[in-house]
Amino acid sequence: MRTTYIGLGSNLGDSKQILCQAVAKLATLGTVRVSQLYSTAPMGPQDQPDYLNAVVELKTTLMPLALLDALQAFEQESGRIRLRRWGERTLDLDLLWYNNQTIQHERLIVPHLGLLERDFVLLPLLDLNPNMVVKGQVLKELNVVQHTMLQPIANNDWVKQTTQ
Ligand code: PH2
Ligand code: MG
Ligand code: MG
Repeated sequence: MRTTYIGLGSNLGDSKQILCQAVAKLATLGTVRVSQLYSTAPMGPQDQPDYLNAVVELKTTLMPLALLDALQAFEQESGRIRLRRWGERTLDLDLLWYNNQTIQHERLIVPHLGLLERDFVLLPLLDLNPNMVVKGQVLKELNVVQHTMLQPIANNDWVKQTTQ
């Protein structure tokens, strides 16, 4: 089993429902644990709705590119709409981290390039793995983590609450 972390984002449609369905799909690939749920101001164009963001820990036997294929298929199945770069979308599934591997492939860079800069990725990651180290950086000690104003809007039972 490989431990992976997937970033989830949505700011179009019923985002909470869309993220819940994404978690259910990810659970078909292995064992999942879910972070708290965050409502976050958009990075990029400001004339778009706030996002819901979360991270899922997935323990899976899938190899990186097979996992990427699955994530892209799930994005399409959600009726993915992506209007512009950094812009609004129904579902974004980013492979953030794969079993402590470094991957440089034309389709996939791991760890994800934005990982160390974005509080809406770092905080949910830290929910799942408080002592995580990426590229030699202790995540909880990063400035962006120390200074963030982000607060979860739901604890890690948001998936159960929405699906039951
Ligand atoms: N994703 C983007 C662009 N901007 N902003 C927030 N807050 N959260 C996101 O997940 C996000 C974003 C494109 O993937
Ligand atoms: Mg993204
Ligand atoms: Mg993406």
